[in-house]
Amino acid sequence: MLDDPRQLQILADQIRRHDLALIHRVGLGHIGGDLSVVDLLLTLYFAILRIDPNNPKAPDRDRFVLSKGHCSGALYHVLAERGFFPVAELETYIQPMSRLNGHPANTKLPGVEASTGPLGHGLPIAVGMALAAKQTNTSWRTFVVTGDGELQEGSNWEAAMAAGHFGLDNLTLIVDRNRLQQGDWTEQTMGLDPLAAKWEAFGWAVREVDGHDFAALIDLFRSLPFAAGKPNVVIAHTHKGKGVSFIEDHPGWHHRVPTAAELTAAVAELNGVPHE
Ligand SMILES: Cc1ncc(C[n+]2csc(CCOP(=O)(O)OP(=O)(O)O)c2C)c(N)n1
Ligand SMILES: [Mg+2]
Repeated sequence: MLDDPRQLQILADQIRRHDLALIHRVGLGHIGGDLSVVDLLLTLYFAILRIDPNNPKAPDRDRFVLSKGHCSGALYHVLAERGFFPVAELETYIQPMSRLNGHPANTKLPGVEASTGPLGHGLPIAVGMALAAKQTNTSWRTFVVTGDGELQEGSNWEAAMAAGHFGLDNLTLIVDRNRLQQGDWTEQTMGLDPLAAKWEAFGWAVREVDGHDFAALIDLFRSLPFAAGKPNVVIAHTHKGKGVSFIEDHPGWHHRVPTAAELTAAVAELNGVPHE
């Protein structure tokens, strides 16, 4: 079963190990944010999204946008494991002529619905997608993941206002609420709290969840839409660097590259059993 939480946990740890090794070898990447978001991506791609990797442009597919495009490493692993392209191609990450750019390019790689990287654009794009589905009376849904620091970009709030105005209950935003951005805590840089109240004020239906609990995430996404006529937002409480004790919740690991010794220590902690 693709959506068994225990199998997803084993796959998540396998991806974490391989992503750490890849970033160590390439010398580039955003390991903190990758480890934060991978459980959200696995849940969506393996249990929730109505997609067919063999027909990635099917008109009635659900759309997914990774707005925090710096976490391409996590997205590429999940797309490959789900069958959008060969797992072996992961080894080309950020190499010259690769389809796996540092930030996802939708003209290159099957399954990438929007090119992202400049923060603050994924939600506006997703609002346009969801509005298009409404206007054409089609039933596919749109999902988008943003970072939390990313919400400091003003474009998000214009999109939030539009989604509320147009009643886009076919749109789901997941905020990767790891409380860290580049180099510091969000609340030290430009505070977001009370975050749920902000979305409610813009007319969204809000839920909060542990963003590393596969069973809870699956249950929650299966209950969509949360309220008729309202866009949905899931504030997923996560840990940047999740799964590796010396990376987890450490501001210095936004885009630090693990040394050989750190890689060995990190991999030893990721043994495929549920984390406490
Ligand atoms: C418009 C824009 N400004 C700055 C950056 C550089 N940048 C990349 S990631 C990042 C921090 C993002 O923090 P957050 O959204 O919280 O993501 P996460 O914690 O999940 O890595 C910044 C400032 C960017 N990609 N785009
Ligand atoms: Mg963050």
